[in-house]
Amino acid sequence: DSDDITVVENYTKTKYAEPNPAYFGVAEGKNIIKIHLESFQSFLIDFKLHGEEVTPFLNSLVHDESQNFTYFDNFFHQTEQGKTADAELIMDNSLYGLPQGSAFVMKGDNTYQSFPAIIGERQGYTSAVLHGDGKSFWNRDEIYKHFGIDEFYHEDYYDMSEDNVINYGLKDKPFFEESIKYLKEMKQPFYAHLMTLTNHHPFTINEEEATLAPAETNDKTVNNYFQTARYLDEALEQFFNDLKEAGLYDDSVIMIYGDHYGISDNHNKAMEEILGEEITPLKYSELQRVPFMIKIPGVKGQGTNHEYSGQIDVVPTMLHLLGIDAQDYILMGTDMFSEDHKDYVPFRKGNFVTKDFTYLDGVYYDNKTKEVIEEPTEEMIKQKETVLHELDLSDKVMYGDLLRFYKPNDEWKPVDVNSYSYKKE
Ligand code: GP9
Ligand code: MN
Repeated sequence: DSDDITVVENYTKTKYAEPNPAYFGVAEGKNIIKIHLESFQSFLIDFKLHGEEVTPFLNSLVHDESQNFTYFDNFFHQTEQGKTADAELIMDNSLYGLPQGSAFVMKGDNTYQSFPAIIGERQGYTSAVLHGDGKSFWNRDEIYKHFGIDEFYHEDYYDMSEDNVINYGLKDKPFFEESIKYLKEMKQPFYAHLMTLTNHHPFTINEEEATLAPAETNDKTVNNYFQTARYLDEALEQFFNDLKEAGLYDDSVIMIYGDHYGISDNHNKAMEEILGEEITPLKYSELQRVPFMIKIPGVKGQGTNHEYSGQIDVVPTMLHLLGIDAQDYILMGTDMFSEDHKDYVPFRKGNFVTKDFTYLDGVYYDNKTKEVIEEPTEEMIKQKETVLHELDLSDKVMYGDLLRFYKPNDEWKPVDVNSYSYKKE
């Protein structure tokens, strides 16, 4: 009930990290273009297969200073069974997905105070999701209303002819190409979330479209992963060019992220061949890094930022970039640019990683030596308790639909779900 939300509020207010003045408000009024790299793990960055870079374009964003990107190389996905939908939920709400099942499906009718709704109310942003798949997949056409997402450009808006489609849906190149016209039509400032699809299990691609030879293990999934990742990299480069041509690049925030792993632990054997090392539990957990990259107009990129962070930290980070204090809202993460950012990253099952050590199923590991820590310090044990407490509070919000009882500030107006429709006119 409403007492429970007070307990949650006290927790998030205590965890809260004050904004870094050098970044607070720097992106106010700028369009935000958020690009989802399907199933993209960070080990692909700078990785060479047959002596060739797999993702030369993404690599150039990381290394070419003139691109002004900041790349967080210790950023982790925190998804569970909800996969893509968990990533969407976490990154727009700073709440965790459910321990079982997909929150998008099971909690699609909850009250949310999502990033698109907040920036719509506070700064007049319009919002859209663009994705070349059926609108009801993951219950998106319901829950997006609760997030306050104005437009949803789904498969009815794209040319889904046979040549354009593979695996789950629209190929990334035609997807990005066609998306430009919708971005041009949007009222500015906008928050647009473009979700790719081709780099999805089982990573199928036509031979004519593959520009990299597959890997040579006995595992077809692993072999093909590099080919679809290369295709995604090319699609992204083309999209950047199109954005520039449309005049939408220079003055926009560009945010790029990976949603979750592509290669599960069923493929450890082939991955050992690829990486030339044993996939221990610790190594597997290290492989749960996904990219987070951001370019802010007029702000110098940091190159690579090594802060430990996760998807849960994105909403407070973005709010502070827009000059909105995250403190008013129920958010489980903290601003990644803040001096006071809380650098532990919980995974859904209660495991977690910090910059010094990792906790996995009852065992603490030293990140540097990779050894088991036989006698964890009190501080380590306390950290584990905090993680479990945080997950539990997030579950209370989700299962109890507790945001019904929370008013962020005097101006807050709850999202009116009846005012949204995603039917193509
Ligand atoms: C489907 C796409 C894939 O629309 O988002 O979802 P995933 O299987 O990665 O959760
Ligand atoms: Mn996905």
